[in-house]
Amino acid sequence: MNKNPYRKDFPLLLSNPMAYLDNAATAQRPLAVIEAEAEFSEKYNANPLRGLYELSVKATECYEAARETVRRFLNAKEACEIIFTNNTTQSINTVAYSYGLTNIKAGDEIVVSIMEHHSNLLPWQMVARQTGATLRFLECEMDGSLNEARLDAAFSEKTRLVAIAQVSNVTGRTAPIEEIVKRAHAVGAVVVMDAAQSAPHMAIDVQALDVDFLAFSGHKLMGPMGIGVLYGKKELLEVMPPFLTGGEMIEYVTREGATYAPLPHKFEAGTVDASGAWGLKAAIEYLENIGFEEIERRELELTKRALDGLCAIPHVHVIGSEKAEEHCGILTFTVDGVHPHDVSAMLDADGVAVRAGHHCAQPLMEYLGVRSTTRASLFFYNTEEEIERFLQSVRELRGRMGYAE
Ligand code: C6P
Repeated sequence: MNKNPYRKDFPLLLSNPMAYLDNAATAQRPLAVIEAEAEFSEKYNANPLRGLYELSVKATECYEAARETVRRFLNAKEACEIIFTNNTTQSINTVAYSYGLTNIKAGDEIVVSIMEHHSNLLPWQMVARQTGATLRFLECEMDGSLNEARLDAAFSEKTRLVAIAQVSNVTGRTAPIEEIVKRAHAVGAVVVMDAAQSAPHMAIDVQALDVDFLAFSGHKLMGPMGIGVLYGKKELLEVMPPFLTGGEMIEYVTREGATYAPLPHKFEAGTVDASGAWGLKAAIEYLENIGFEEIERRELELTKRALDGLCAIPHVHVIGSEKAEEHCGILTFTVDGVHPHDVSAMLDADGVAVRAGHHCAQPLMEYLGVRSTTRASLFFYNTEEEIERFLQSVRELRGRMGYAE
């Protein structure tokens, strides 16, 4: 008997018997999202924001309704502070190319944490290279935590921008964002928060956090692939130049130049993904209907079980905190003598999907002294039986590789 009441909402999980534990990479989609995407195709498909006929107006209404849903989800002040992009990567690049190249100067310092996903590192390497600014790393303890001394060492009067993930995709640890924002603002720096791993798991209030920019991807939040979000404070977005130029982001174009559309359209060049936005709206509503309290409770229960189980297996080393509540459902580990790719292949043979490799966080891997790892990442729709199958498979790994114990 399946005790998880949400399981029935996910067609893929019903039709595929695997234990899907790669949720930090991409989450599965509930029927409500699949139906919303089909609904857009069947009823509203036309080029939004352009046509004056009824169908195009309807497509525009869907798109703008989705923007309002995201605004409410993040508690942003105004809908024009929500920019639709393709994913977290494009959102962060928008800030780097637009805000970064305009506002960062030679001699300035950009602080990035050592735990950043490449998507929140390479754009800042580019800005530093092109402007002559210095990239400074906020280093963590071996368990992924950030302490006062580390913050003191990273920040200076020259800090102009801080790029930090709220939750690491490797350790699952939540960063002390309020403290980081306080320090950044005290020296006149802006904070770019990567919410790719946090937005699906915890309530985010951009006004309470006071972050200047925030990015997340729809596909990690049970939405479609190809739709992402950039939040930015209106006063910053208004004076930033556009990142991509072309159709739909203009007000008036002459032979020589152009004036740009007001927010948010200035940052949404070309035909937008209204269908994806409509699907994302359904995903957010599905998430909100369950509620983060329930989501966190279920995830914590499963994470505890998985973490306790892993820690009890000889030769298995979990990266990050010893406490389940400091993992946000992410358990990254190594197994002595077994390459993570072999771990993943053997788990796959047992019907368990996990991710193996460097998780697009190579500087962190080097810092922690591991080349690659295996990562199991949970979501509220996973079950105790799946965790048990995962643990049993890990228990048998070394034996299958020929180790006596
Ligand atoms: N992490 C993972 O398996 P995109 O690809 O743009 O939707 O998301 C990029 C990204 C940015 N920041 C963080 C913290 C992330 O975890 C990710 C995506 C996936 O860990 C794929 S590498």
